[in-house]
Amino acid sequence: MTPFTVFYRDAASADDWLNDDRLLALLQFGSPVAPSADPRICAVPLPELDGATTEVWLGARPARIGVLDGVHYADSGDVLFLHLCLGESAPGTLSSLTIAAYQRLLAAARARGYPHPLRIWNYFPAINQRIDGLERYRAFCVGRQAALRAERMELETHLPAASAIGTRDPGLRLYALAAQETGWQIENPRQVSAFHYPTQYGPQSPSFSRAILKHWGERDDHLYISGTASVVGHASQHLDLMAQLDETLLNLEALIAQANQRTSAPLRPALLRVYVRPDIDPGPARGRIAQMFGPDTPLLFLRADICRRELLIEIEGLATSATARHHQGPPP
Ligand code: 3EB
Repeated sequence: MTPFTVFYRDAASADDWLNDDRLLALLQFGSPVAPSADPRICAVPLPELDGATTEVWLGARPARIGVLDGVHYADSGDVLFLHLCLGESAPGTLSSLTIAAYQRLLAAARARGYPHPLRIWNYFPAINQRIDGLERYRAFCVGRQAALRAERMELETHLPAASAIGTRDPGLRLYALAAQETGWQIENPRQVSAFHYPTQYGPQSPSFSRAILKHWGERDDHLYISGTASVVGHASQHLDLMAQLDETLLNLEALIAQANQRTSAPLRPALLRVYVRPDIDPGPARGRIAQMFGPDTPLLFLRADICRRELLIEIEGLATSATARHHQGPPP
């Protein structure tokens, strides 16, 4: 059985979801964020392009919730959702702060009985700013790789899917989905694996997989899709938004096709999150995505900085198998 579903709802319904004991996480968007004492409330400090949306993660059973060493968590017996936010003491310490954040996140996940992170989101400010000659995104990658090495994570075969996104709000924020057993790492045949990027993109390659495929039951598959952009091979492609979007959509299509080789039913996006640079008019992007994946595909547009200066748009999401959708679609 599918252990949880994820869907977008109007932010006005947040209180109703907080009364549901199966709630694993309620993602709130917008900047600046208000801190919350409820461990299930996870702030993503990025403005929405339009509307006021909340993202609901609903488990199949009542959740156990709490805070462990500053890590907020909720688990259903099948999956664990967790998040933490660490303040930065100085802009040049991002790499060591990243190590500390990963250690705490992964230690909390292990302590709760979920040693395998499937998907990790990383948010921090000034992602493209250079400090002492090193871009902060690259400093983050140095810290992340050191932390995963220290955890003895298999760096080429069991990397979690990820996104690394620039905010305007202070603090390094991580949130993650973890499981008791590993998923399958999926790479994109159109792209060099990020963990094999040459050193022109930074002293340590980015430690993430393009996607993780998780078989939750005989026929219930989830594909956790990393942030996907207009990168072919290892190089960024195109200068204008719509050309980057088309390349990104080809990457998503190729990635899903790759994952479909391991599923019993074809995967389709259940929801997509689209990051667009603040100064860029999203123009006809929504229509183009709908054309590719169908007009009913739920989309959320956020204003964000992307980890390579030249990239204007990045898309991530969850794809599910037809059977998973049929047996347990999101509640109305
Ligand atoms: C890329 O393909 C675009 O460092 O965690 C996408 C998803 C990107 C995740 C990360 C970076 C990350 O390289 C950038």
